[in-house]
Amino acid sequence: MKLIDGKAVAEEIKIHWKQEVIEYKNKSGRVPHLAAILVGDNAASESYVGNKVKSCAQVGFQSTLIKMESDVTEEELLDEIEKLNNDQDIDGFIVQLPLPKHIDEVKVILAIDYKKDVDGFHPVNFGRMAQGLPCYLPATPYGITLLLERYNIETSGKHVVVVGRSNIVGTPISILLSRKSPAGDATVTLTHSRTKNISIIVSRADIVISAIGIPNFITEDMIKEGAVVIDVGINRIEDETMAKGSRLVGDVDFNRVKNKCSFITPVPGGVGPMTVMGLLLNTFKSAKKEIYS
Ligand code: L34
Repeated sequence: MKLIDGKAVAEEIKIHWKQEVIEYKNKSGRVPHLAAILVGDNAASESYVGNKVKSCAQVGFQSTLIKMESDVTEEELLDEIEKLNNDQDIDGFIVQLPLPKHIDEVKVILAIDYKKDVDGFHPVNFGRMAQGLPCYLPATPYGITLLLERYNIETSGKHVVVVGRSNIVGTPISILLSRKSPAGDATVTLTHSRTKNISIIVSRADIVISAIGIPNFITEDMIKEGAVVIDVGINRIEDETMAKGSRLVGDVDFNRVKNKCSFITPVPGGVGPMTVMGLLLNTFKSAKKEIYS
């Protein structure tokens, strides 16, 4: 088994980019600028957004964090989005999900100018991705393809089984990997809560991508000898032995599955840090007007 070290790959990318960001700065007289809206005080969201802000600083991007109270109205949030849409200095921005229940996520995503939608969640970017047109790829699927490429894991002709059909991960990664492209050309099966015989289907996969959010959902018996396992799950479970009283685990029974597969991503330190890299790459592309003019 070989560990897919997302944390190390993210560090490599950051070091590699420093120079490129300096060159961009010398040419344009500015640096790429990402903004993030964080609503409420969800500890996990604070940690993820914190990693995004920290990574921006590490590569020389500017970042702006906009915090809003959990009782903010939908209208106030939409006003803030409108401001960012019109702010010439912001290359791209995100609204960290999940949002409080009284706010309509669909409305929020639709309000973001697709040219600044560096999360790739707007239907324009999603539709363009599905058709293989230039677009901002959603950050997590983007990060996963970067990892597969970095470890020379061939996807062409391989059977990929995706577990979970969310708009953010499961659905877009299954489209991305089946496209006619590098890190594509796979045969993809998308499984979900209504899938029958899920263990049998997963056990036929050359590459398993789990994004279902259930600890230990993927067990050793479900993994074909030599398969590649990408664990997108990020679940916080109670653990008295930890200082915080909890720890992060993925969807995969890592300790057992690791003996059977050829490659595996750990949680933490696997896909998470690469999600942040996907976002930063999109922001850089936006600053350079690579996707939209
Ligand atoms: N709008 N909402 C929007 N965009 C996103 O791309 C996200 N996502 C998901 C949740 N909501 C979002 C993220 O940012 C998940 N996600 C995310 C980002 C970073 C990390 C995990 C999830 C990450 O950095 N994980 C670290 C550990 C972090 C910790 O210790 O809390 C890791 O090593 O996996």
